[in-house]
Amino acid sequence: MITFHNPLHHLHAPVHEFFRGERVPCFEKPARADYVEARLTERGHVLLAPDQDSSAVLARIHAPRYLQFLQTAWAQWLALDPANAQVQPFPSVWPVRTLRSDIEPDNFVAKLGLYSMDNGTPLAAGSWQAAKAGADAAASAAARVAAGARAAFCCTRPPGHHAGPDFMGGYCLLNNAAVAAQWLRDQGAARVAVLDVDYHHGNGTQSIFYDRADVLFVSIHGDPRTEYPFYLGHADETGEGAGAGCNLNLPLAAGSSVQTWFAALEQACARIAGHGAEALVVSLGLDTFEGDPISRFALASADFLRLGERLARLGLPTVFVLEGGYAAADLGTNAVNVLEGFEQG
Ligand code: Q9C
Ligand code: ZN
Repeated sequence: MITFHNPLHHLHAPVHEFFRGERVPCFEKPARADYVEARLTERGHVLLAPDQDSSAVLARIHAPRYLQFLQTAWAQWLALDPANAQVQPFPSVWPVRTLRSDIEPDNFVAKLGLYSMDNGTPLAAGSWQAAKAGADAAASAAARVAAGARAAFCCTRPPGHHAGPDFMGGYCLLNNAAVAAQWLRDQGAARVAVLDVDYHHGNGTQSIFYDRADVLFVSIHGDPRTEYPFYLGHADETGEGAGAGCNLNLPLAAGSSVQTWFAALEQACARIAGHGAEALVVSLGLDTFEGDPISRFALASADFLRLGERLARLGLPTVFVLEGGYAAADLGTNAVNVLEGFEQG
């Protein structure tokens, strides 16, 4: 499969995050993409460097002040104290209900809270460079598909689907899947569908397209009553305004069986087929895997072949974008199984 990798992903390498009140090593780590790249290469898939600049599309997906902040965040952090080079910034205060988010504060940590949905998205020195190169890789994959390729894969990290119009969250900085979808639209696909199969609801992608009829968002995920991102992803979220009816959430109880998951996939595929989409973006989270350390679905490696085969039967030009998945050593096998299942399907 045509694959664009992110040659700068190693620049995003925060050390720790918070998990159940404790500081733990980051689950979202460079080795994840390294394992996928290694397996792709082993199976004869060639890795291409990004050849598109996502800047213009990013400026339509994300708010200018958010992009400006991300781009300068590390310099702002160092300006507070050069010793911060060895320290990870975390937000500690957020503009929740009744507080104002229209005025950007001067205080760096207050800005970080304004532009974050959680304290689980650590930044590092090269986070912007890595995230931007990832968005470029997503744009590059979409450009190939827009030019007539049957499918392309964007192998990147950090992931993107929790990043909303003006905030980061859930390890995500820039919404790569949204970039791919918008790119396909701009290159002539009248209707695009985004199918998000990550264990976690793609709240960022949903929000970016919630009032639009030209991009259908469909997601299968752990029920937000118990699973991250908790505050979005319920079945009654169906779109608004022009986008009414163009959002489908299929939340499943944590611990749901493989059979239940594939039944939801049938529902998702039926909606996508009925929508008249001309192209498909798959937010390919692999944290539905039985061995994932932070998620509770049960797909086995062989099930990812079935997923790829089923997606191929939609018959749509398809861009795959890597999202979550934290059983790092198994990510290569599982990602390549989806892609090869698709190619054989
Ligand atoms: N700091 C993706 O799979 N974090 N994101 C749990 C709390 C939330 C997962 C630990 C998991 C986010 C792209
Ligand atoms: Zn996830």
